[in-house]
Amino acid sequence: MKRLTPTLAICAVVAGLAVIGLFRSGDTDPPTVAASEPVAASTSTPAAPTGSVITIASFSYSGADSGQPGATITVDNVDGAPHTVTARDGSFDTGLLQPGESGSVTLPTEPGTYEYFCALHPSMVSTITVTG
Ligand SMILES: [Cu+2]
Repeated sequence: MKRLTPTLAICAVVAGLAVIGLFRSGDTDPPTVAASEPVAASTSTPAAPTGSVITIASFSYSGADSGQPGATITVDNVDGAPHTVTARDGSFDTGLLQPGESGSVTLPTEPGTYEYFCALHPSMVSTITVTG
């Protein structure tokens, strides 16, 4: 006759309790900051212009010819052939956009006028200006 002895007696498990994380509702420092340091301009959210679109049709570019630094420009290829928007200096590139396909590029942060072209049709050339 087997006799299973319940060895799992509930022992003093409470010995392992560690009291951590007491909520202290004491005095908190008021958010008073000495206003001696100028606030960095980078705290403002960069405003990406909306509606910036380059359209490719009939083997030519139209639409957005300028944008703010770092702005996203949508590229719609509504032509019947694949195209790209590829910066001459390599700073942005949609990659291959098939007919009817859309992509986007992110403008450089350095103001200036950037020439771009189509990697498949090098005669397709245009520019976009990053405003200061
Ligand atoms: Cu092309």
